[in-house]
Amino acid sequence: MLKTLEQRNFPIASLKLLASKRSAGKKVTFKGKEYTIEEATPHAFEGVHIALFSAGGAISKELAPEAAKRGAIVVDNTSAFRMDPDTPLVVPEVNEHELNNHKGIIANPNCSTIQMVVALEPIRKKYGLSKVIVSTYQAVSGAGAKAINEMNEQTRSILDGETFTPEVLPVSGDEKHYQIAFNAVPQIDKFQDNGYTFEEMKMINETKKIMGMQHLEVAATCVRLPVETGHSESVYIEIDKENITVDEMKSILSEAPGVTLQDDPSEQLYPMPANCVGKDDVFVGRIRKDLDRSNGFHLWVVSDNLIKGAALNSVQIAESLVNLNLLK
Ligand code: 11C
Repeated sequence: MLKTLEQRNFPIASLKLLASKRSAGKKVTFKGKEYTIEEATPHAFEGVHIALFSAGGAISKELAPEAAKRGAIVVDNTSAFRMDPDTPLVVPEVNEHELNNHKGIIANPNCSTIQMVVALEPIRKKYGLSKVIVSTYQAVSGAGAKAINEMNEQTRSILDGETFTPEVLPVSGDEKHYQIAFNAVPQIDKFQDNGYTFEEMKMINETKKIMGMQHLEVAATCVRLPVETGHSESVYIEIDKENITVDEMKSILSEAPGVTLQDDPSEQLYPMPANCVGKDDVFVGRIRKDLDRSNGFHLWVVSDNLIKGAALNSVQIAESLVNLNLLK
């Protein structure tokens, strides 16, 4: 987030860096100036205009209301408030206007949801949308630094012929752990009573909320791959119009905000996570018409889950708050 604030030259008059007691006292450099991390306590939010939260759901539940009570507008990067009806869930390219309804807390969606809705919104606007079926190919960085280390260590162990015990993935808090190196694991986050994982339910529920379409049919299958950064998604959609061509679909996406179209089969051009790391946009390619349904299309959507999927979207929300003059 700090890197993104710096790169985008966000208008900061003063900056406070808050973390746990354990990190308090550590130094961090921002725009060439050294800052000392302070402990995040309710009182620390006095006088703060915008508070960017990314310290886990439990901390957000405890401290975001305290920050909001003291006049800060919280942009929360956890799932704590996403489905709360009083909390706008915002992707600026899709529903920036929802910021006008904030009550002190704004939720930043899940990374895999963000990149999908950025690609779907321009299509919905032009042609309507009735159904979405998504299968994800998600990077281990979505599960944090320990998961990246686990993938790297396992890869080394396997190549060196050594044994290892998986300890982190698919979910650090779950009973069983499985190998991620040279594997594909169809579980991201915990299973819910309906047989879907929490990640899948996030994609389903958040998509409907962000797009303001409770009636939209959405199904998701979320899979973890041994890719460090960059989530990929195979997305099948049904639109409200028949007989739209692939060229018309490409033309819409080529002009869409936050989207880069990378689609030329004759040149073997399509998005891949290795090429999107460090980039801001959502990359879309492999656009095909369904062979059976004249209103069906298939897309391949790739983005850096740590940038547009997290830090950038939060900072864009903060930018929108400034531009819409919503700061007190
Ligand atoms: C993953 N999408 O890849 C998750 C990480 O709700 O913000 C993001 C979790 C969240 O594991």
